[in-house]
Amino acid sequence: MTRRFSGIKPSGEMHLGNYAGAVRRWVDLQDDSIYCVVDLHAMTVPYEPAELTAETRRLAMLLLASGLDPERCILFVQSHVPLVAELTWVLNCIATVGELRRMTQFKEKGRGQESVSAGLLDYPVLMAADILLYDTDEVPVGEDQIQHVELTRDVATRFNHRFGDTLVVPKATVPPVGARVKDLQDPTAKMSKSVDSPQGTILVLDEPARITKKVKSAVTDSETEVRFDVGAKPGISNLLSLLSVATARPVPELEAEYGTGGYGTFKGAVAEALVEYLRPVRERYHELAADPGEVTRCLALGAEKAEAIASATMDRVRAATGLLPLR
Ligand code: ATP
Ligand code: LTN
Repeated sequence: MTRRFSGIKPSGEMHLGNYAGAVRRWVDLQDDSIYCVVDLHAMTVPYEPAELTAETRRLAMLLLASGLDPERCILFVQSHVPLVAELTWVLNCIATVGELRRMTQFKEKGRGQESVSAGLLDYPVLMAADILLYDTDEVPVGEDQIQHVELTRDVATRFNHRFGDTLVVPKATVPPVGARVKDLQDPTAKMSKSVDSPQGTILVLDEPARITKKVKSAVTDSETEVRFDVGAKPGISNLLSLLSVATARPVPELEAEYGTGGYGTFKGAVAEALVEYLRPVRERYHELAADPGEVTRCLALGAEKAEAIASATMDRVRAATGLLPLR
């Protein structure tokens, strides 16, 4: 079996981009997979403790509501398996400051800041520890994270060279093209948690009326034809992609149906489809919210299963690196 591992940060609300671009694939490929709410990664930038607690729970509930099944996959919270911090330390002694400073995400998040935490620089090493601790073969990620997976491969290869074959060297898998959901108000930018565009971002928990309003006010162009052309018609193309994702119908078929019917009718169809696409997740989320004990139980089960894999890896790492056994 191929083992997959991926993580999502509990910072900001889960949006349609996260769901359509990442979480739906996680659900489809969940057997023998490990999915993690990476709370330790959320601490690398300034945050409120009470919000971190609430968002971690909320995101875990949303992942369960999206269809991750604790009987089929492992779903857990990163900090519940503290061995990841120990492996991070070991890998810190292998990764170099030079290669960490070269990471695009570090440069972007650090730009213009007077000072950044050492954690922000070390972010990719913690991510490498996530991946390597669980003997991961494949890491499903968005394009922005490929560089971090490449670093993980370099560090694992260097480790194996220095200490003998100990760590599984993973590879990144990226969703097919078209899996980038764009902001409805700025269809040249990706829909994002950290960009302030409330009208342009559809949240998974948005009520139907809100979704409809956001779709109806989506930026398009001054023509009238519904046609897929990202260069000339980025707004309409984004809506066509979304309708295609939500209805599982190919774009050319949708172009044929809505091509000349006007933007109003088309947007109405997109709104309706997105409401139905997200409805089961929202409904299941509210059921779970009424039973907080259930979520706690699922996460405890996940942490227990994750810990069993992690402790076997750490035993190998300790032996290989020469740390004195306790007994
Ligand atoms: P931020 O906007 O703060 O960078 P994010 O919304 O990208 O955060 P992450 O927690 O970094 O969220 O990513 C979770 C997953 O969602 C990743 O696999 C990422 O590639 C995917 N993802 C995020 N935004 C989009 C998008 N607009 N379209 C498709 N996939 C996306
Ligand atoms: N850095 C990733 C989240 C993340 C992750 C991981 C993804 C943390 N640890 C391990 C894959 C594997 C992000 O920002 N999306």
